[in-house]
Amino acid sequence: TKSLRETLQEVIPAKQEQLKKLKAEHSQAVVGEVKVENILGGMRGLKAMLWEASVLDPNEGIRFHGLTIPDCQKVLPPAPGGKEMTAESMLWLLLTGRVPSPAESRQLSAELAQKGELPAFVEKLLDSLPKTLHPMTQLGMGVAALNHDSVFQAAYERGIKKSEYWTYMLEDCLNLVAKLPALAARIYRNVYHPENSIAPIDKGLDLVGNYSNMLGFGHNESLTEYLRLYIALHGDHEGGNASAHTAHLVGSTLSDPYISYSAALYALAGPLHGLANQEVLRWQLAVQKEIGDNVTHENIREYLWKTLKSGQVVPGYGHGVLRNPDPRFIALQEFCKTRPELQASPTIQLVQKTYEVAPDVLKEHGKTKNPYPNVDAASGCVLYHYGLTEFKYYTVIFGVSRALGALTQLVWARALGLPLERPKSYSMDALEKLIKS
Ligand code: CMX
Repeated sequence: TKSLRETLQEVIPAKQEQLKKLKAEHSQAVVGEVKVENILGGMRGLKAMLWEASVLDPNEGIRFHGLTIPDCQKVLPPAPGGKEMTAESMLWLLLTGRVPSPAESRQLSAELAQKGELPAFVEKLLDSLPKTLHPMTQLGMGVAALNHDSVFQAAYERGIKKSEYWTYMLEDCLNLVAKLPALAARIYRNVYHPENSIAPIDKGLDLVGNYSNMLGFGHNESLTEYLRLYIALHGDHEGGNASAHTAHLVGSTLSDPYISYSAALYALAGPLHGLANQEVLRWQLAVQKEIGDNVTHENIREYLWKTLKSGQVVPGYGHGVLRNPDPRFIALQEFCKTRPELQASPTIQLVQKTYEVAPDVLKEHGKTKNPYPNVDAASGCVLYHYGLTEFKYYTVIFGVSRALGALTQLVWARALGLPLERPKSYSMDALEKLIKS
């Protein structure tokens, strides 16, 4: 059994060599063009970023180092006694490109559990925040405050060689991943259940097992397994999405992983990105409130049109890159099929029924390039069914997960010596001049 560090040490030289070769042999190769529509359209479709751990195909969805979601479900080790891949297994794959053995995955679980406790001042900071402050705002604050103990920042101040950056980055990234469950669970407890105490970290459990315990749902094996799947699946979605891209941009200034990821969380907190899962639940509950549990396809069609005609987007549908149903959505739907109690839930049935109607409505509406569901269309309903009903909290769970991919890239960016990110911008006047010249 090798440690994560040893494995990374093994794989980094080959990647460094690959980058060197790309630079030396293909620096001037053309892989696309920049159109005015890219500049005006949020850089959609522009091939302009290096991102190692995953690549998103518009039609088939995400692959993590070449592995599809079903591949990952087959090969990534679950927690002892469980079936779903763990966050640690996904993190290991993202970081190293290799599938960990069950022993390697467990060893990483033990390391994360060891590092999982929060410094007292961060607990105090979180406890002092008003309950009415959005949980995502709180999460970003807590993550940023952890940079108090950044080993990268301390080493940089001391003066270290560029070739050593990644080792300190890795240390910080593992520390942050380890502490996210305690941070996120404390926010949940403070905002929603101040009467409850928080379970201590169990050194024998995996990261999400502990997270579920600390949230107060450890007794619910189904929910814990769902959270494992959810957190592994949301881990990475290539580099251009707003949260991942933000972490990368901020990290490129050599900010430490804590403040880089804190910035990313605030990108995730927007309704067009991670907040959509909260919006989906809000939308569904509004439908159920108006119509009751026996919602028909016709009811949903009417409600979808009402949303669209009022100038709002249908949350959970559409995507910046995907042009088919999101395989993460499919995987979560499949999870529901394995459990009769989930199939009987009106909220989960509503997700399925909406899926049967919404693509046609969105096609007829004719605006979105992708009328199919993204992962947010399904992710909240299972949490809701199992009693995690505070949907303002859902994006926090997404935030615990997205750290896996965003932090992986920070390690790789430093291992590869990637430069400060600094694209060129134009004013409209300057752009017009450029077009004429
Ligand atoms: N409902 C209604 N209209 C939609 C729509 C939806 N679900 N998705 C896109 N559109 C509209 C856009 O608002 C845009 O309209 P305008 O031309 O008036 O501005 C038009 O269709 C074209 O948009 P697009 O090119 O298809 O989509 P974008 O790449 O611009 O945006 C996304 C992608 C996800 C922001 C958009 O589909 C959306 O707002 N979806 C709903 C929110 C959501 O589910 N977000 C979660 C995405 C996944 C994630 O990041 O977590």
